[in-house]
Amino acid sequence: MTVEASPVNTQAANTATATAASTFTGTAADIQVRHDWGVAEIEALLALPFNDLLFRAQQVHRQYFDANAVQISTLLSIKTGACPEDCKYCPQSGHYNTGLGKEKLMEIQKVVEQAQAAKEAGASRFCMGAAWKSPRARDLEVVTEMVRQVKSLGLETCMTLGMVDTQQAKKLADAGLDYYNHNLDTSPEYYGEIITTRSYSERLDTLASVREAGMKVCSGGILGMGETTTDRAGLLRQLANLQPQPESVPINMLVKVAGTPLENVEDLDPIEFIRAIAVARIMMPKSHVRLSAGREQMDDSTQALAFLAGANSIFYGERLLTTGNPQANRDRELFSRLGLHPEKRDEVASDEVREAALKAAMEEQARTNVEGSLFYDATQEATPATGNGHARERKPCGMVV
Ligand code: SAM
Ligand code: DTB
Ligand code: SF4
Repeated sequence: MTVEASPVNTQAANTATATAASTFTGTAADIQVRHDWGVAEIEALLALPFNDLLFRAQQVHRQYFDANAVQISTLLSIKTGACPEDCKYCPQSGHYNTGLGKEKLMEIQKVVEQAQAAKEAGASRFCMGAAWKSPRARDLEVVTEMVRQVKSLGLETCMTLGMVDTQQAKKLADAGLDYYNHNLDTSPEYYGEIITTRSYSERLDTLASVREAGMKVCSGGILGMGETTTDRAGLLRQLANLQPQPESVPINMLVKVAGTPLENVEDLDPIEFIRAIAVARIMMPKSHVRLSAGREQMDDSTQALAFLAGANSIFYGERLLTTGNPQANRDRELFSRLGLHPEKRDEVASDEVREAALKAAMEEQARTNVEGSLFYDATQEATPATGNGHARERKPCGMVV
């Protein structure tokens, strides 16, 4: 495996260490969610001594989450292949020959059966992906019905269908869609090297439409596409500076698929991957950070480090969209060896925790006089807050570990 050179930025790292030491005193009130990150300070975090970085990420993680709970999602490709976009990493792009045929939109009943199976295997969220530039009106009719039926099984729902405008997003929200996934993929600077058929600002517009329609945002990116450390900082900056931050942040390690232009790109050092997860956790303390594609190619120790760095969501099940994911028994064993358990859907903040968060935000606002912090902290919903005294009974749900 080729290893990318580690960033050496001692002065920046020292500044970040000093900030780390002075910022964290162990209470949720001390963590402000920031939307004004600059690339240099993110690079400084990425350059911290590894142990300091992971320690800091763990401290942040435990403010809002049970450090041993991992949210479980299952993914299904509801329309595969022949996508008009030219994303250089993607096996489903019609621009490359990856051996995938063009498939029609799956029948609703088949999708519901898969969702039921995912629920029985322990998933709390069912994510459906379609290889479209954007859904057509008649497709939207079908997928909104899918959302209704999958939701009626008691699962959270997520879709990723390409670009959507506000009207389309509203239709999905009205059907009960909880999350919409649309990734920024990389930094604005590197983006043009990877995709030419859809612009960065179109991606940001889709995320704005999703928010406007009242859905939760799932947005992240891919590492290991030949980007620099500065690009990784640039991606994290874009994500963290969204207001509000995405509730779910998938961090994918590139799965190199034969036939795609990135099939022979150099491997990313797994330590650099873990660093990016830790920094995502620090910058987006209330978001679920998903250790997403690439787990099948990762060894157990790298995955364990990712959880230690603050990743708290995975795709479970033997398939992602078109590529493989670890076998269910490998994941069950890993959870058992690490003492992890699936996060339950109702692991959300209790009223007392919400009140405490409100009080803390008010005090923080009074102290710092920063406009907007009260609004953000007080209204963040569905944030598991077990790490700061919110005790709930925990048992594995479905996923037999
Ligand atoms: N077509 C929709 C879109 O792009 O908005 C949704 C499906 S697309 C496959 C969802 C995401 O999967 C991409 O944005 C990308 O981040 C990720 N992805 C696709 N191919 C990948 C690969 N080979 N390795 C890692 N992640 C990948
Ligand atoms: C995301 O960020 N990763 C998932 C999900 N969102 C849709 C997709 C990963 C796809 C990996 C390549 C494939 O299986 O086709
Ligand atoms: Fe199409 Fe999505 Fe693949 Fe890009 S990532 S080619 S938009 S399916």
